[in-house]
Amino acid sequence: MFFDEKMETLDRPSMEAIQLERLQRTVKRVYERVPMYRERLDAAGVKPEDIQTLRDLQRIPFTDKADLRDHYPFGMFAVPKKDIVRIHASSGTTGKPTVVGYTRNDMNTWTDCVARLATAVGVTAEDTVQISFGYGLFTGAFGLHQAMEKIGCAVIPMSSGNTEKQIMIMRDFGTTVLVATPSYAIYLGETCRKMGLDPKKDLKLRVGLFGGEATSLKMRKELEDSLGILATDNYGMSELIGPGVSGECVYQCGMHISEDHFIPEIIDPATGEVLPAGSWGELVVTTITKEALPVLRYRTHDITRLIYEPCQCGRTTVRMEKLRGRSDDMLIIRGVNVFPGQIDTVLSRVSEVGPHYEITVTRDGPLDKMELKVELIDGSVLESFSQLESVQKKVRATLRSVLGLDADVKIVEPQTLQRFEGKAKRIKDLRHI
Ligand code: DLL
Repeated sequence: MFFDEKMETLDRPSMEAIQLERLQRTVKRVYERVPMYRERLDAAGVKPEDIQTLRDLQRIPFTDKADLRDHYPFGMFAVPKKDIVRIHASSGTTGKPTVVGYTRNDMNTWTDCVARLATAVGVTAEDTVQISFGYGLFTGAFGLHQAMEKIGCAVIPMSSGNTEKQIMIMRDFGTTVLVATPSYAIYLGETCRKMGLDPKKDLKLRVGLFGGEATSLKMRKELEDSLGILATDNYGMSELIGPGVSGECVYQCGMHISEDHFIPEIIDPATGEVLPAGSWGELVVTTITKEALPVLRYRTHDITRLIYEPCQCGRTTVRMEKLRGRSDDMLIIRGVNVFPGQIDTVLSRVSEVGPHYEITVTRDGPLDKMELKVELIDGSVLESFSQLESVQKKVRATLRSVLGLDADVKIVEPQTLQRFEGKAKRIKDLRHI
């Protein structure tokens, strides 16, 4: 199912023509309205009229989160404050948040971009949608809320937390679509079973739209098997729009990017060089329809690759692979680069353990030490030392083969690692404390 069939199935030359025209308009707009961009473009010797082809995008300098911080709160807005109808912010762990604004037209664009993703997985006006993202400055809840309302669904603005009540409402209201971070969805499923309910029988869920953090393959399997749903991964970022940049269709083979609104590039995070099609690297995105806060070549620090082959669903838009992690989340342990996404790969190869893990990195003299705690699926393994030892050896060996790194592996009982209501935090790096 399509929300905007024409744009979602456009041939490449037509899409590129639209992108170029919108890019030219955006560059002109920021050059005229945002002092930082005028200075940057002047310093790079680029005038708006120099953008003659999509390749010319590469002449434009990157924008980074620090630029938004330096112009806190509204210094990068390209419209007067009176044209802003919504403000969100992404929570910086330290310091000031990154502030983003929307005009009325931006709200419509945002709503339509998210509605595309929901429609792509079969959400219709018949659905009852429970939004279990936290409502507030985070873009997730409102982003999904608006789009689901536009589709005509019955929207329940539940927010996150209050987990038992969530289950009661899900059951009593007949929720068919769940919107949450995948970590929270897993926790909801576990709580449901603890309450003596069988999610597959007692709930009417059929689709889960997840995002805001990675859904590992193991998490996806657990969500689909335990809740009886189709679970899809959806990507976005406040600075780019919020949710709605890309999302999976029912074939779950990469997230379709709304290319009529966003131009993606993949760069080498170390050198900034644009990499050949299909390479893994850092995603850089230029927004080409936003009015309030257009961003040119925004460095997401998210590591992925672009897939240009056609998708079975009929969409012609480029897809981005499940994220491997963020370049700034990358841990360097004894000189080895470790992305959280690689831990998911390790766990997906060991059937006895679940998707939850916790990494603690410490320093022992000059040496980094990594401890990986993983949860058993079946607690009875703990009763047999030899079985436990074999699971532990398997995780350790897989870790060594995927990462080339040795770690102290601890196997723990089911349901003992921390659960999360929003985005999960699974890494504790205690080396610099
Ligand atoms: O997380 C927007 C969003 C909300 C997307 C709800 C999808 C659903 P921020 O809070 O600004 O925005 O965080 C953006 O979260 O750079 C990624 O590192 C991470 N992220 C978002 N979606 C995914 C995903 C929202 N599907 C940051 N897989 C991004 C992996 C994701 N990481």
